[in-house]
Amino acid sequence: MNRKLTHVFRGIAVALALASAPAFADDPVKIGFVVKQPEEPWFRDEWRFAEQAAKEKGFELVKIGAENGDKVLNAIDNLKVQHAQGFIICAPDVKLGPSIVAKARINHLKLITVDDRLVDGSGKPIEGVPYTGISAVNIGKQVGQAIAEQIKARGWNPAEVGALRVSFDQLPTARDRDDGAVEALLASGFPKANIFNAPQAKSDTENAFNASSIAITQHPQFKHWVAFGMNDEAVLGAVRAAEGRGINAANMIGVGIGGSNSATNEFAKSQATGFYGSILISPKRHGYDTSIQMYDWIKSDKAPPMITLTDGRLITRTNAADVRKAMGL
Ligand code: FCA
Repeated sequence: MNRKLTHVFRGIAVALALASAPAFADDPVKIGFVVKQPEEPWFRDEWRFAEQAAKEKGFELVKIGAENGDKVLNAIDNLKVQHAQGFIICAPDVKLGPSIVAKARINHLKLITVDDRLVDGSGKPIEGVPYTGISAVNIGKQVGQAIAEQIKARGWNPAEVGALRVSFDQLPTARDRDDGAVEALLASGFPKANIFNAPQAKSDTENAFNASSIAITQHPQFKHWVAFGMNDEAVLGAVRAAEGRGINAANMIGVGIGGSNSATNEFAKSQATGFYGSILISPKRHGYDTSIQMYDWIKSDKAPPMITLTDGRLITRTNAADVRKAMGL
């Protein structure tokens, strides 16, 4: 190697050593909380509960919205520059897993994932990274059961009911939620042939609306519709699409997942809509608990559990306020 190059390499080595100098025990704790869709009420709530943890423990929380891979990788570099010691992330694409893990490691940042579990190059979950998420299949089953019970309560003939599976199958937790709902519907005797996929290009209400409008238009034979999806936003899209074709509360049963403002604003309307209910999940457990876990990891070297799966409860117009209170929200 020529001398100039050796020099450059030595420089880089020194810079790397400096960049990865370990944090001292009494350094102020700084924790990043990176989310994929900062405009979504679920993530706002998660941040709000992370702030609560920051206040209680006296650490600094750095909230970052990262809607794509570039923003995620920049965010991690920025956190290092700001002397953070760790971060919690819900990544915009779980396939960024290996890059996120590598970047966290280079920067000596502790890493906890929330909501969406990172996967490796072959699509398998990266098990070495602590993860808090919802029990996706079970919560999906709760959705399917709630819909099945309503179909029965309303005395609908299942043959006359179409079901929208608003889907975002590239995200494992979303696919599992939908599959759980399908499983419960089928177990209730719902005809498989009446379930239609409405794939979202992106996981928001607008894309759910577009996908659902197409699916409903393609199947004009149904008198009633039901809808489920990965979250409240997906089901709201389906409910709005149904309304656009004159299918209102009396002929529509949408059950979402989340239970934040997206759902409660719907329940607060003077007239019931086709958005019948939601499985309330806990942004407190996902935002507050993960932040405390990260703080304890940094401060006392107490490693977090590798996997935490949270549960949910059905809320509707009639019980939303009470159930939210019971869950400490
Ligand atoms: C995913 C969804 C969110 C929320 C969360 C628990 O990240 O995109 O809407 O349901 O899981």
